[in-house]
Amino acid sequence: MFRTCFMLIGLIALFSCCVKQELKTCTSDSSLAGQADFPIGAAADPLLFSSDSIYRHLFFSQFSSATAENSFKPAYLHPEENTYQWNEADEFVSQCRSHQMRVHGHTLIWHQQNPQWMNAFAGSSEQWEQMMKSHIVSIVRYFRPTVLSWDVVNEAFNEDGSLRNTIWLQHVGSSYIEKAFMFARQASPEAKLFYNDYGLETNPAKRKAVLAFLNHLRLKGVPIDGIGLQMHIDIKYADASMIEEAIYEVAQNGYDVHLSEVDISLNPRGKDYLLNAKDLQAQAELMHKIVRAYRNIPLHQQFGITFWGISDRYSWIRTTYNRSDYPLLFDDQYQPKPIYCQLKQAL
Ligand code: 9MR
Repeated sequence: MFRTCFMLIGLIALFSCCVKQELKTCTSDSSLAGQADFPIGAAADPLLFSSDSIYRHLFFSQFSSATAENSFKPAYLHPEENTYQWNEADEFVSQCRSHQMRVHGHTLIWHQQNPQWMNAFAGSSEQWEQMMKSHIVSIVRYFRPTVLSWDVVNEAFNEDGSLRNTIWLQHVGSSYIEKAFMFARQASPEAKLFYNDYGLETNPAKRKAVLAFLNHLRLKGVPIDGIGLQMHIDIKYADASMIEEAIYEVAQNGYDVHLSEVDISLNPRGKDYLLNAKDLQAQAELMHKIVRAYRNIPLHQQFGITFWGISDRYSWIRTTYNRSDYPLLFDDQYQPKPIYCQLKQAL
C-alpha cells in the first residue's frame, strides 16, 4: 500500500516537473537567438520602436539578425533621382548594431515599392542600366561595412518560372539580374549577395527554373552567394515534405540558404475564422519540421531564419488581405505561442 502511494507521489512529482520544464522552455525569458547555432532574425518597423516598448523589447532581446520590413526599399531610400534619404534606415542600423545584431539589407531591385521617378524614368537601355548601377552602388557603399548581406534582386520570376515583366526587364533586358549582382559586388567585395523570392519552397517548377537560371549565371562568374526562401506559407503544408525538399535542393546546389520572411498563415482562404488550439498546434509542428530540416544542411550554408514580423498584431497579412490571421511567434498580447515553443525546442 505504502509502496503504491510512494510510486504515485513520485509519478505526480515527475509529471509536474515535466510540465514545469515544458512551461520553462515556453516563456520568452530566454532568447531564441541564444538557443540557435545560426542567426535568428525578424523583420521590424523602426517607427514602432518608440511607440511600442514591448515590441521593441522583444525584437532586441529575442533575435540576432534584423531586416527592416520596409525602410531599405527603393521608395524609402531613394525618393528622388538625386536624393537619398538615409535617416530611418540609419536609425534602424544604429539601434540594431548597439544590440549586436546583424543587419540584412532588403531589397535593392524589385518591381514594388519603387519611387515614382524610377517607374517613370525615361532613357535608353544604357541609361536605365546606369541608373540601376548608381542606385545599387550608392546604397550598398553607404551601408558598408555595417550591412554585409543584401537581397539584391527580389521576386524576379513568375509562378511558371518565366521572368516577371518588370520595369527592369523591360528597360535593361534579361541581363538585369546578372548586372545587379555584379554592381552589388563592385560596391562591396565582402557582402553576401542573395536572390530572394516567394513560392520557391512550395512550387518545385518555379524553384527548378530559378535554380537553373541562377546556376547558369554562376557558371559565368556572377557573384550569387545565396537564395532567400521567403516562406510565406500556411498550415496546409503540414507534412512539410515539399519544404524540406526545397531546403535541401537549394543547399545541394551550393547556395547559402536564408529562410528570409517566414510566417505561417492559419487562415489562407480568408474566411471567417475562429482561432483554435488545433491550428496553433499544426503551425507549431510545421515550424518544428522546418527547423529540423534546416539544421540538416551544412552549418556554413545556414545564413539564418528570419520571421516576417514579431507579433500577430502587426503582421502584413492582416493589413494586406484584410483577414484575421495569426502567422507569427507572439500573439496580439505578445505572449509566446506554441510555434515559439516548438521553434525553441527544435533549435
Ligand atoms: O511587409 C511588407 C509590407 O509592410 C508592405 O506593405 C509590402 C509592400 O508590398 O511589402 C511587405 O513585405 C514584402 C517583402 O518586402 C517582399 N516579400 C513579400 C513581403 C510581403 O508582401
